Amino acid sequence: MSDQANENIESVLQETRSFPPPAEFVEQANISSQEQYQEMWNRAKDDPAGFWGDLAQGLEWAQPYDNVLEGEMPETKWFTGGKINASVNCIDRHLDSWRKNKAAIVWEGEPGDTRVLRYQDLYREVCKFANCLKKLGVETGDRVTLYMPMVPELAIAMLACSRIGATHSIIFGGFSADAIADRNNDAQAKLVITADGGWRRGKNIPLKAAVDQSMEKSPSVEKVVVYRRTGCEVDMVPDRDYWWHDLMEDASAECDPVELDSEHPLFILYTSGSTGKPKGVQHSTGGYLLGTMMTSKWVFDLKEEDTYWCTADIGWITGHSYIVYGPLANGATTVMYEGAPNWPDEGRFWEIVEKYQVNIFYTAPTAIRAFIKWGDQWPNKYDLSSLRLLGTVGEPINPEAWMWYHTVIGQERCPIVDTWWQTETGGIMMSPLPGVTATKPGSCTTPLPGVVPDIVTAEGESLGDNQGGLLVMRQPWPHMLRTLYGDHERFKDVYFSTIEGCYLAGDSARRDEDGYYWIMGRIDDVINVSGHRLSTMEVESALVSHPKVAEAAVVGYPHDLKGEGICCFVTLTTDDGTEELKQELKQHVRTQIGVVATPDQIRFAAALPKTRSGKIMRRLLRDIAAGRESVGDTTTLEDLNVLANLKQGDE
Ligand code: 6R9
Repeated sequence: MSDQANENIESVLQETRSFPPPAEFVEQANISSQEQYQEMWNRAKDDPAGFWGDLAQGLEWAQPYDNVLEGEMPETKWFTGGKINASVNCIDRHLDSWRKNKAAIVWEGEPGDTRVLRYQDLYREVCKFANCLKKLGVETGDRVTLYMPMVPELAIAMLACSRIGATHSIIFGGFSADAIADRNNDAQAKLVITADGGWRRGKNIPLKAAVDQSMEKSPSVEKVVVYRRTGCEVDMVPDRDYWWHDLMEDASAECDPVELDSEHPLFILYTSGSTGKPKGVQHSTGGYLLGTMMTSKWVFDLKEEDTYWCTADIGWITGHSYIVYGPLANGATTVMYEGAPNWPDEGRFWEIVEKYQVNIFYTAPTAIRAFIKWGDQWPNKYDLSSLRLLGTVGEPINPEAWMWYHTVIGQERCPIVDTWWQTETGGIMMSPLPGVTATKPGSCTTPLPGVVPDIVTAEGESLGDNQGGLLVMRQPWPHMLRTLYGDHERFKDVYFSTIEGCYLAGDSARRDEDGYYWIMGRIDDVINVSGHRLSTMEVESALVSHPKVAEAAVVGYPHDLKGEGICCFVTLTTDDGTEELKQELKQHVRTQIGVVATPDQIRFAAALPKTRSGKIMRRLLRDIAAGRESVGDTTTLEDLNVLANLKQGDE
């Protein structure tokens, strides 16, 4: 276990506070008693096919399935023989009720422009754009890359892809041209959908320019569609680039949905693993939709009249599952905001909550820590009384931040759901049920129905209370990943080869005496920067691609706002260890990967500490980066002088 993980345990081990759900909340909750939860959980464990089969009746199938579940992990298939379409389940089926005029997406642009798309509007736009995609030659089974700002057209493009059975691959706008090219190539994407730019803190982020750069290295891509958002100048390449509005002008608003196998890949989403190469996590259609629909309903206690806001970017899994697919499958109203939380000022989120009378609010601990820093005067300026439920996701929440969220935002009235899950799990796995579970600050509490976690040793033995170990899942669930795109061997190897018969999450955790889970940190070389997963190896390969870098080792260290910061130890091929070079290397990493990977610290070193077998001793580097006295064993260190020198060189 990493030292970072050990430190996390220490900070939460003293945590004994417990908050039962408020009586008024319980009274109206979708799931409102411990017995009800236990009964669901037991049934899902003992009879997964019966449990999920009953719930799957809540989806619209073009053709009924033969079997709920076939095979064992990792080769599980859900709802085999069934035909389904995601856009139909998110849109069409809401049109023959009063929901046709219900707001599907309430959107707020960073400059303050707003749009509301009712379910009917969404239907029309999605059908029209699906027809545009077909016209551009996109067929069922093709991959389409989306590199878009947070505008409704991003959701429209996703649903249009799903309508015709094209698999979307969304790349977060903070990734660079090189990262786009890598993902285009890995997925062999045929088409890219982008925008001229997007707004961030009043500035134009030039998205089309990045796509243009990536095109030199993306031979599979034939065409590019450009949505006009900021009006910035862009180069349009004839017969390759098309304006969204031109295409839509004469597109028909009727498009028959393609009936797809339940296992048809709805999307690929790239995420960091322990090596430098991002993994193309592939999700299914039927199982994924069912999972995101049910978990939205259970965890967010979704009701017909709720206004629900998840502040994530759709470029991450949280936005896929809990801005688009989960809420829309439930016929909910989902709020989407384009920009930064501190633009034009630090009250923007709370202004939006007041303006739309948001009832359910879902954000990340890193954002909560920033709000704390900005001061209570910002939320206190606004009426937050519409809020009834709060959620967090992406990283462990420190009890201090939890308490602030509870008192200042929730005004001690709102349950907090700390939701643990991953890109790979597709949907929330462990979380309080807001009408049932007494919460403890810092714990994601207990597994949802259908989720059978365990904590085991590296040999696969189950551990007892309060013993830290590997978090695994013992049973398959409908919304789990199906493969890593184009690399089924890596899929089996990464998730299923360590512990026989189990899915390995890659996190360490402990379970307390009440059966509550506490996530301690990653077990691999993945760091969590502001809730974004980054591989240290990815940053290392970016660094060594610079001609002046000989060797690099990258580690995470505790960071007040970001959760973890990025610290890079670098040895050089020259003796040019200047401040300028530090800036140049930071910029270099940004160009290679994107702004999300910008190093917080660059430290030049004469040598890196290595074991006698030549492995970089990251544990030591983590201690140095965190400013800790190293307590670990250094007996295998090749040269103790290296360590002494590194410490002297501390910033
Ligand atoms: C949804 C998402 C997954 C990793 C995961 C874990 C960390 C997420 C957490 C949490 C503690 C929570 N993580 N939620 N740790 N408490 N509530 O974030 O997906 O980007 O794939 O990251 O994030 O380490 O393994 P993804």
